[in-house]
Amino acid sequence: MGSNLADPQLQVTTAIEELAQLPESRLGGVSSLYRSVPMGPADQPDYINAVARLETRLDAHALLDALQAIEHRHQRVREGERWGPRTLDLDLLLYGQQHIHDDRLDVPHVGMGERNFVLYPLAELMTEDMLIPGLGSLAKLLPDCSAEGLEKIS
Ligand code: A4P
Ligand code: MG
Repeated sequence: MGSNLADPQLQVTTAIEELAQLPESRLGGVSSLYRSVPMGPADQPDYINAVARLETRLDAHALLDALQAIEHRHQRVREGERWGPRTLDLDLLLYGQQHIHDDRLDVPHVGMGERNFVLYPLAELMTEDMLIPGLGSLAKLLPDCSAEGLEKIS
């Protein structure tokens, strides 16, 4: 989860409540919230990021539909520059150990192996020896990923 507009902390905490309400799903865990400097254009506010684990019977595409419906409820507007500011971004980082690559989904999420605002919150929910398909273990990825610009806030 990521947000850097319109009370980002509230956007993320509300999104967590909405994830907990998804059909055929159970919220299995939520990381701390982190403040992070923007990746991409620097002239935008800092982000609030967090990672959640969902146990779900929804398939990956139905889950993406549900995540996009939540983004939509948060007045997410898709326009402007790449990696520009947004009220709420819900990305599907992992779906079990599956690789999914089609016109709607790339899972594992592209770039997640290098993003501190993904890996550090994710590490709160995974055991260090759990594998990210195609990337290996978090224990291997974390030492190469600087925590600079990342601050745990709750
Ligand atoms: N899509 C493909 N794979 C996935 C997936 N695994 N999860 C497709 C979610 N969506 C996926 O998404 C565009 C399309 O990606 C969707 O329609 C879906 O079919 P989007 O949310 O409209 O676009 P986006 O998020 O702006 O694009 P992109 O390139 O995915 O951006 P990122 O990687 O999400 O980065 N800095 C900090 N500090 N923290 C952040 O959270 N986030 C971004 C956005 C930039 N800078 C940031 C942060
Ligand atoms: Mg996105």
